[in-house]
Amino acid sequence: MKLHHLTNSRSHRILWMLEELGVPYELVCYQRESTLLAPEALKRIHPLGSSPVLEDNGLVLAESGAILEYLQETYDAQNQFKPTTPQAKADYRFWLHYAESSLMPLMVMKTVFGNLDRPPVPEMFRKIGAMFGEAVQKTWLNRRIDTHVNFVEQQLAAHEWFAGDTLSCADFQMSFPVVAMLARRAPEELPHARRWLSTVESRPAWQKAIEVGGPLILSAGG
Ligand SMILES: N[C@@H](CCC(=O)N[C@@H](CS)C(=O)NCC(=O)O)C(=O)O
Repeated sequence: MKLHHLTNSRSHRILWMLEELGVPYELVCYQRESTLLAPEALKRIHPLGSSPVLEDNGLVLAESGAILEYLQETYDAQNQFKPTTPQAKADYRFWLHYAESSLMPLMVMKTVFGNLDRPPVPEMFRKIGAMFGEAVQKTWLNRRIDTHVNFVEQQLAAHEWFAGDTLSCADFQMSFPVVAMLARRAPEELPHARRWLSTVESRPAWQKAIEVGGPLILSAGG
């Protein structure tokens, strides 16, 4: 099994799960270009050229949620990372989809609109870019992100893990946006999300993922 891993990216989710599963894998690391895009080399593995990409048994898989579900179905024989009760199963499915379909697009927008004042935006557009970016954030984007951040915090106030009482693929999937949303907030804000992340960071598998794949340093969470 081979994980194509862009440093400081969603691929950390997969690394963390691989380490939790304890299955052997080969890691191929890529660095972002100055545009923050992945290098062209990744397009030779999968046409979308984004990370993560997992190669296993002749399959080439993209989309972190789909990869997590594949790993769970293929290598988690005891269903350690998939809950079984109806409510927890519903939550599991919800958070697996929600992370990339509702939450991450807002965070990507935050990154884009917050970076219009710097390269690779051409110098002559940076001043107007900064004003435009700030207007979008203030009038619309920050409020949308706040709603989602509070929603995540409420879930973690009511449950130890995203899908109930046990660690699951829902947590692997949500780890990337939670790290991002905590990065820009004061320590006393979001106590439940912080408690969740501290527990996550104390797990040997998380620490090993950081050791082999590099740190996760994000700041798009508003
Ligand atoms: N929805 C996809 C998003 C993949 C994605 O956009 N990955 C980012 C890294 S966090 C990336 O590769 N960006 C660089 C690029 O697309 O060129 C997933 O969850 O796997």
